[in-house]
Amino acid sequence: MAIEENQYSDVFEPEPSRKRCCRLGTQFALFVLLTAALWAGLMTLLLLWHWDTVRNLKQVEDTAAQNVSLVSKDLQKYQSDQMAQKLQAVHLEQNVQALQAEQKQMKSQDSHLVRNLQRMQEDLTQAKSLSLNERRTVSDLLEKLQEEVAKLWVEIRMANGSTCNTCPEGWLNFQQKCYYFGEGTKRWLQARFACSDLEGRLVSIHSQEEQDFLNKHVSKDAWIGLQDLDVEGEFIWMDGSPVSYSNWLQGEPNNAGSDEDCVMMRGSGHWNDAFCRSQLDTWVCERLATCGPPALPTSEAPTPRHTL
Ligand code: MMA
Ligand code: CA
Repeated sequence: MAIEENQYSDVFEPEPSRKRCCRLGTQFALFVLLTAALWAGLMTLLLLWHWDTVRNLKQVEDTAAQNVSLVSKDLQKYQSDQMAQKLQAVHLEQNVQALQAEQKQMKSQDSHLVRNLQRMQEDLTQAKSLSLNERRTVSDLLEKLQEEVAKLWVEIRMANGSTCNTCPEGWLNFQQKCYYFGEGTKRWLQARFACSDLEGRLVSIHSQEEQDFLNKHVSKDAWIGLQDLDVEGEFIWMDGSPVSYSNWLQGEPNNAGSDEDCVMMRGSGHWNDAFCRSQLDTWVCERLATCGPPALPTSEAPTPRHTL
């Protein structure tokens, strides 16, 4: 180091006063230059930093502005969505109210319809029972008319000289009727069906003579065609006529147990009202006898009805 100092001092050392002056001036100039350069560098750095900061700030500002505009757009969208939702909610509420009103109206209509339906059902039931009654009345009337026609026909044939006493095999004749004395355990209704299967019906008794005839052929309890099933105490024969001749056992009809609507003939021939579901071994059917050829020739006439 001491050597180097000596070397320099050899090279740069002019005459003492001037040399010193110049060396100092140069040093000062260098110092100023250096300082200026430093300042310039510093300033440049500062400026660069400032620009960078400004640019960054601008970028941040731009980004913020973009974000703000995005957010404000989103906000606007959100607000308009909210508005639309509010409108929709109002609309929905109105719809719900309208539906509720409609439901209320429908409920009242429904109860009105139910009432109408009930009334109609009642009317229908009434009409049905009326038409059933009417049908029964008409069919009863028709049966009676057929009966009358058959009887009249027999009378005409007899008036023309015919004899009306022909009966199918197994049937017994008395006056203008045929009688079948059925055997086999039956309730009253079963006996009625058995007679109808034989194209006859349970016997209707209208005179003492007829009763006397029956007495000759009956020796035990037998079902006959008399009943008060429709109206208690109102006995009707199967041919539709009420009781004109009667042959009740003493104390009968007594409707024992309040359940005796079908009539049987005791072995004695006397009548007793009995429980319809009682099983009897005998039952008596009747049908009109058919007429033989007339004594005198007559004009053609319809074939007589065998069935009553
Ligand atoms: C039975 C039954 C009735 C009848 C009485 C007479 C107990 O009931 O046949 O129909 O009236 O007898 O005593
Ligand atoms: Ca009785």
